[in-house]
Amino acid sequence: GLSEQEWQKVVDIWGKVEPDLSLHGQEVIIRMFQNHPETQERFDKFKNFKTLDEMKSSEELKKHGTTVLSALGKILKQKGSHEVELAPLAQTHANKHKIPVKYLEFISEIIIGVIAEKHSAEFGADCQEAMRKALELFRNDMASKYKELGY
Ligand code: 89R
Repeated sequence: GLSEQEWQKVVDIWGKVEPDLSLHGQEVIIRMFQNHPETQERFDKFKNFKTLDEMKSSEELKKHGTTVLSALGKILKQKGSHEVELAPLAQTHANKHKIPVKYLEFISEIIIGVIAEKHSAEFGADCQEAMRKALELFRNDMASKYKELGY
């Protein structure tokens, strides 16, 4: 698990992300679609977007980015005791959306990359390492839930 100090780093950097959650969210989703086009195919509402301009000007995409990061923020702030928040997310992403853990790995690296770009001064190596561990824990617990659900 993470030490209390590591969790504090995670929660502190999230505090820098939150004031501009929709901008970070939009960036994360767009970058995921560009780096891993198979993820875009999973969204009926986004799969027909062809250009970067189309993605950037979509209010729906921005809104979805906010939804994703807002859910992730709630989970991170639980500092590992996230059973209540994680269970419904695992349920929909396994049974309804059918999202492989591999995709969760993609988005984890992208989230770290976006934070590194936007908050380089506050997101040093130790802080990045803490965030990487937190996202790994999130993925491992999602994977366990997936297994329980038979996905
Ligand atoms: C796909 C990761 C993640 C990944 C979808 C993916 C959208 C929070 C992918 C719609 C799809 C498809 C939907 C349906 C969806 O449904 O639980 O409206 N996700 C919905 O047609 C993540 C992560 C988080 C997260 C949410 C929330 C919703 C939602 C909340 C809405 C409620 C619901 C991890 C950072 C595949 C492209 C916190 C990824 F590739 F990254 F793994 N979602 N989602 N998602 Fe998804």
